[in-house]
Amino acid sequence: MWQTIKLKTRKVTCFQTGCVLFNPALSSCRSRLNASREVAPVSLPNCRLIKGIETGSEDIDILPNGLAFISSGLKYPGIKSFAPDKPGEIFLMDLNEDNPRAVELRISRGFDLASFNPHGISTYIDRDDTVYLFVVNHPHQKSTVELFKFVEDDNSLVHLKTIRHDLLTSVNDVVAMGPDSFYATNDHYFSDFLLMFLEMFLGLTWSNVVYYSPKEVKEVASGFYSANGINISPDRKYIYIADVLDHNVYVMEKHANWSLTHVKTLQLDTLVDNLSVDPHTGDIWIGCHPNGMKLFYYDPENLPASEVLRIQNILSEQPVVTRVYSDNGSVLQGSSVASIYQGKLLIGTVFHRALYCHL
Ligand SMILES: [Ca+2]
Ligand SMILES: [Ca+2]
Repeated sequence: MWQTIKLKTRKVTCFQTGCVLFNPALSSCRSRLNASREVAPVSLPNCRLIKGIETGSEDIDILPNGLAFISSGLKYPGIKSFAPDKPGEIFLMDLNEDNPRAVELRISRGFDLASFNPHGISTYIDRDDTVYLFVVNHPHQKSTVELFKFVEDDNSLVHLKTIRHDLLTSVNDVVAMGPDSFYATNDHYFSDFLLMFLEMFLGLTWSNVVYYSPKEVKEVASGFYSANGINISPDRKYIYIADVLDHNVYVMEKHANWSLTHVKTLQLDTLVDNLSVDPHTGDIWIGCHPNGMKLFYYDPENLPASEVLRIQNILSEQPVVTRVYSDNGSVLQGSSVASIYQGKLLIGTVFHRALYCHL
């Protein structure tokens, strides 16, 4: 008579008759999670798992010179972690090498490494060639954005500042606009775990996108079920936003005052996580979750799958969507990002491993 939904260590129980009242919400929640979707595999011939990355590679950002930053070790409410007590890390991979390895970047003293819980990342190259790395961090279940300077000579990150703001409540990803400014997605309105769950279950569209600079912070887009990945077109005119629970990608025009206006929405049949943009072609590469139920309710007997989509010509009348890779979880579980550099593809995951492929 009792239905039990087990949420990590907490349990939400409801009497079955009571649940009948929630049936419409339950059924639309199931459809937002794409709960009945199974994927047909699409294999790539030249792929290998990356040694040393075992506990996630949620986001990947590749510099124009082929250096890839990988955020690893995310602990996110309700989502599996293979090392819940281990702090997160940032790895670097040089994709120009024949056989690139992932190297953990050292982080400068004065930064609280023990609570480092990195999520979305974004790089910015300044006029003087300084490389800044913005990292969404969740120390003690909070949201901050950490700003680092990358020092290539000794594979290190120098921590410059921690950015906190009342509008940065539940940050998922950022895209850098300058050395200290960015757009950020809040994937939920609430930051408390149970309220986040309710927000998703009830299908509230209270998630938003915020512009941050030291001078001005403001909401620039709203009405998302759950805004997740965010990135920018190569001409820097358009911002792309993934709504993971609405299975679509928004194209927004960016204006001089940093406001955004809606241009179009591309509907897909998968939970879209992080967005990467090929700087040469403008193609959007997306790490996707074909079935969100398997991601949120981890079952080793029924693993979360992986799927990579490429979108060509998103601004045209007929964008081309290609399923480049798909796996039922036997190789790669819970893909969240796919990023490209000169025929090499990196596929990252929320809490599992990472794949390196030659296309
Ligand atoms: Ca990102
Ligand atoms: Ca994400």
